[in-house]
Amino acid sequence: MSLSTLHDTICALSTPPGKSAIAVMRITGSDAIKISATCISDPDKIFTSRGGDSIYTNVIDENKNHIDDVIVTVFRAPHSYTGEDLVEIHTHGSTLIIDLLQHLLQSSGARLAEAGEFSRRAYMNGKISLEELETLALRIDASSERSLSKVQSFVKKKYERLRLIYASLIALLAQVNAQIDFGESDHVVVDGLEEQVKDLRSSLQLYIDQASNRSANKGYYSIALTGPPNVGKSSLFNALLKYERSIVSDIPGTTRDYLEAFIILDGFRIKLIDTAGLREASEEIESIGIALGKSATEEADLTLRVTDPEVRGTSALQGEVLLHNKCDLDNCKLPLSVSAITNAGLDELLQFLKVQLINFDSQFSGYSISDSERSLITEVLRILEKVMSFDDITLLAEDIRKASDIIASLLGYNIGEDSLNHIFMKMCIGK
Ligand SMILES: Nc1nc2c(ncn2[C@@H]2O[C@H](COP(=O)(O)OP(=O)(O)OP(=O)(O)O)[C@@H](O)[C@H]2O)c(=O)[nH]1
Ligand SMILES: [Mg+2]
Repeated sequence: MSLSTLHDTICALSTPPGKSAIAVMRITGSDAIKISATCISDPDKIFTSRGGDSIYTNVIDENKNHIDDVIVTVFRAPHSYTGEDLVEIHTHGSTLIIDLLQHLLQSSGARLAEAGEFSRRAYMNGKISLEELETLALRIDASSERSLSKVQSFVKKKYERLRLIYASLIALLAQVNAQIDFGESDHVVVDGLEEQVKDLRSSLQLYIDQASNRSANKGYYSIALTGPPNVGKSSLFNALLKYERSIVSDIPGTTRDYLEAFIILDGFRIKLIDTAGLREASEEIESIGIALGKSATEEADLTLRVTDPEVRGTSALQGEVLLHNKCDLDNCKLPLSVSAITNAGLDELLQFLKVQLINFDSQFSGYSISDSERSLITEVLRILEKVMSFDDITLLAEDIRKASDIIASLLGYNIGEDSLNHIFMKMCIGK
């Protein structure tokens, strides 16, 4: 993204697309107020707004046709999310209304925002730090109330560690530069160099070892139901959802595709997956369905292999847990015995799932890092391994500077254009 485009006035829907009670269109940039005023029935109200108040008005098209009743809020620079003049137009959540409004704004000179552009402007204008941005992103992605409440402290811990590493690198660099400026030899004679580099390397190693992978944080945990046909997977899926989502019948092979639905269990967001019964499929469509179900199961955080009286002896594969259904028929007393018909054992099943989810969640008990952050830290570790063999003090200074620049970019200091693009392009449009 070039510097000139950073000064355009941009607009984007900031709420999810589709039908909803309300939707919020955001416009930011030096012409945000002027452009918004072109599609408002009483523009004076927003021209004279001192900012922060809610203005009840209408969106109208070029021919003054009424499009929607809206609430407009003006935020005057620098008192806005982006630090620029920013206008929020709260419309009714109709795709047509949003499209029309967007079209009007674009014909008056606004450009559709790129992914993460609002946050990028907020960052560039000093309104938000990388640390705050990360906290915000994790809050939106939190998969449980527990992780939601901990997000801030996780991110704080992560950045505190990085700041300490950075401070040690800068202190070391100062020592090395002092030898260049005042020392009598070109050879490396820095006091305690080996010790300091060793400490830095172990701090960096600890930093990556204790971090979980951010890509693993999907915003939910997935639980799949698998097993032979007719054991009651779909019946259990419906019982857990508390509504009839999946077709149930006594014909084996009823579920042909896999189905997904979300439930909230004790503050945990769960994606439940119902799959096609596993058997030698007699025709192509069924075998495609079975294969799709298998890959969904492989990606699930937990797989429940369902049995019924006919297949009670089944053993679970690695990573799976046996769930014995239709216990009303054989009075099965094995652990996790349930009946999707009478609901017997369902409370115990939910209790068991909760324990599993708490375990999953504790794996996210620390901060997380992305793949690119991990590879940058690995690069710093590599540099610090190399410097130990240097005899030339200027080469040593150069590499320590390189290492500290990398850590600085992770902290958001002197961050380059490429790194910024990388961070913000991963966000969604409107954020
Ligand atoms: N008695 C009894 N019958 C059940 C129970 N759960 C399911 N059934 C019956 O078992 C039959 C199969 O149920 P489904 O839920 O369709 O089984 P499924 O595992 O999804 O089957 P496929 O989709 O073919 O793989 C239906 O007739 C259900 O009513 C249960 O707990 N007890
Ligand atoms: Mg089924």
